[in-house]
Amino acid sequence: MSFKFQNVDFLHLDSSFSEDELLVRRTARDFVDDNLLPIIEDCFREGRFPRELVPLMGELGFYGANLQGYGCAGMSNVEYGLVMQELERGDSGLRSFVSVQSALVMYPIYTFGSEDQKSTWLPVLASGEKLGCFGLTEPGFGSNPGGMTTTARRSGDEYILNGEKMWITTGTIADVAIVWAKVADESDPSKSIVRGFLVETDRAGFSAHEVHGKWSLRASVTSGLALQDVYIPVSNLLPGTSGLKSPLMCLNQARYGISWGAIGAAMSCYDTALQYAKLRKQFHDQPIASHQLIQEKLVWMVSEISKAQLLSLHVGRLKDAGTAGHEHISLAKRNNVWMALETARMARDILGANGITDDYPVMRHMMNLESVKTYEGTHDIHALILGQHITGIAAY
Ligand code: TGC
Ligand code: FAD
Repeated sequence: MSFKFQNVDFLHLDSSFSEDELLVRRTARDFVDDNLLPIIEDCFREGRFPRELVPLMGELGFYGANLQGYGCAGMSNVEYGLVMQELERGDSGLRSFVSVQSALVMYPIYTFGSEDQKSTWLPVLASGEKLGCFGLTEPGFGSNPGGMTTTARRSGDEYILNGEKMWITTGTIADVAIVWAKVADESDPSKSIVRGFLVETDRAGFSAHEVHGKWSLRASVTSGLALQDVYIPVSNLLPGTSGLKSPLMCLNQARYGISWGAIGAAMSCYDTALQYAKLRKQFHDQPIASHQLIQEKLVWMVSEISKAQLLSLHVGRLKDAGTAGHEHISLAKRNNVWMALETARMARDILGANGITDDYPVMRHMMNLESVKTYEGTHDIHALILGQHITGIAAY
């Protein structure tokens, strides 16, 4: 049994959204209710990415939604956040797919690409005709991507790429991979710099394999990539990339979206727990919602969701004003994902035995959020980023 979602707006924040923002949210909410929720439990059980939804999300303008031109919807950052919230209310896996396509593939092409790269790739990525992935993490370098061993060696008019990437969302079904690699400094080969490359996935020497056995994000494709003497023309270098700062700029975009997405997952869990607690009766034929301990949990959830909503909305407004720092985004990602995971755990508890089944979305959200806590900078890495910001001392 699942419940029809009731909006979670304890603080009447809907009054702070513009009509356009509410319209965008309505569109994304209806999309999720009509298209994702009816199939998501089966997808999760089968470990299947719902690829059939890709074109419709393109028509709705979800990919690269906050970019301007090239077939993108040109939404504000708050509107983009609301799309992420609604998608993750459905499932973190679908939000993750859209995050990667938008923030980690289209954003770097838009920000660091040549005009030719932008006009070739952005329209087909915006429509969903082509899919992209982002290869930063390696088997030996997760939290510390600066240690990467993937290299790009210049040879005449080409670069030759070698290396391995791991945990890459959408990898096996992508048409293009944004690959981050170290390029030797031509004047001093002992020095190298991280740069980004567009690698079409049908190039000789490129291969991708699916990661199996996940208990989390089962409706999302997660892959390993191998690059063995992959030749690409120099025109595939993203010319604006220069150092680790470039991929980290992409992560800011994705982390911002995740801060909203986590609210969506938490809203789904809280709403389910609230409706369940009002129906489920134990002791003296009373609903469990009448017990103080249950009420305390529900109050914790709605308090934390409300604070998270304020946080993401504020960071979104800063981002729209061009004044959001990466530390603000770290704060929002870290807080909101933690909040969502705690909310999912409490909601699971309130549902009792029913909470462990896929009759309800709660345990699926909980398992997904374990990945969301780890990717895009772990909870603890964001603590260290914030610690460095406030003390001036890096503790990595
Ligand atoms: P560090 O020396 O501190 O920084 C290198 C340069 O980058 C600058 N910088 C940033 N710039 C923009 N945005 C940020 N967030 C930035 N953070 C740092 C920094 O000022 C410096 O600039 P410059 O001009 O001096 O060169 O670099 P470090 O090697 O010490 O590492 C810092 C650390 C730990 C914060 C960073 O490496 C990190 O964030 N690690 C976490 C890795 C991570 O998040 N990986 C995500 C992979 S993608 C993914 O997970 C997709 S999941 C699917 C989905 O999104 O749904
Ligand atoms: P590690 O870095 O090995 O960390 C393990 C533990 O050690 C963590 O608890 C961490 O907080 C802690 N730790 C590490 N360093 C320190 C320190 N200095 N001080 C204190 N504690 C520390 N990457 C991509 O590039 N593209 C993708 O599309 C992508 N998609 C992903 C999808 C999924 C489902 C998952 C799970 C991951 C994905 N990732 C992707 C990779 C993700 O970004 C990494 O998993 C993440 O950055 C953490 O790296 P790690 O798993 O190697 O953990």
